[in-house]
This record gives sequence, structure tokens and C-alpha cells, in this order.
Amino acid sequence: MKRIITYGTFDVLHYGHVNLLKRAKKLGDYLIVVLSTDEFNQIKNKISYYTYEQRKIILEACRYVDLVVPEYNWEQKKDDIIKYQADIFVMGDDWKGQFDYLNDLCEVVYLERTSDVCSTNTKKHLKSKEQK
Ligand code: C2G
Repeated sequence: MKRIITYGTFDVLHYGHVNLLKRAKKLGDYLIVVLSTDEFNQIKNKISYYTYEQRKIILEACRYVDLVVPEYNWEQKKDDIIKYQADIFVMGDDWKGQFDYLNDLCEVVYLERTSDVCSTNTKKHLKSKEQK
């Protein structure tokens, strides 16, 4: 059984996220999503619309996702890969090269990011519509 692991905030889940999760799952049999906690989002200077628990519920409903666990910090990836016995680490290519140091533990794959959507723009667009 090939186990895939990926990380992110996945706020306001959209087709760019799903496109990544779908392709990540296709690389193996079991997909673990390590989901940024609200506290870690602060460290990433990201304010998510949905809380960790809400984002977890939404992700767990996604057909490509098998397990959702918390991401507390930048440093936990090596421990996670060992703990969850991940064979492949996957991220969008906006992160290309950033996680090559994990190569000694598992395969590292960067998948092309879906260019025409991001949660930040979606939230801005909805906010501007509200103000009209
Ligand atoms: N993504 C994508 N296409 C988009 C938006 C996001 O392929 N239009 C991918 C990102 O490349 C990432 C994943 O979806 O692999 C989650 O994106 P974010 O929630 O923005 O995650 P990020 O804030 O980059 O957190 O330790 C790693 C961090 O937690 C990554």
C-alpha cells in the first residue's frame, strides 16, 4: 500500500485544492493531509475563514482524502513521514525545491498548481460583492 502525505491550510476548499488532492491520491493508495492548525496559520501569516475543525470536516468529506491530522509547525514533516510511513510527499509546485531535504526519507513530488483560483482571491471577491 503506497502512502501519500501532503500539507496545507486548505481554506475555503476549491477546485485547485481538489485537483491537487486528486492527483496526489493517484500516486498511491492512501492520502494523509496534514492540515495547518489555526495557530500555525498565524505563524504562516494566514488567517483562514474556516477554523481548523471546520476545514477538517470539509477535507474529510473529500473522496481522495483518507486521513486528516494537524500541522503545528514547519519542523514536523520528517517525524510525520516516519510516523505515517509515507512513501511520497506531495506539494503544489509553488513550493518547488522547498522540501527536497525530505528526499532521504521518501519521494518528493511537486505537482503543477491550478493557476486560476486561490482562497485569498475568492474571499476578496465575495467581500467586495457584499459591500456593493
Ligand atoms: N494549491 C494548488 N492550486 C491552487 C491553490 C493551492 O495546487 N490554486 C495547492 C498548494 O500548492 C498546496 C495545497 O494546494 O500544495 C494547499 O494549499 P494551501 O492551503 O495554500 O497551503 P499552504 O499555505 O501553501 O501550506 O507546510 C506546508 C504548508 O502548510 C503549505
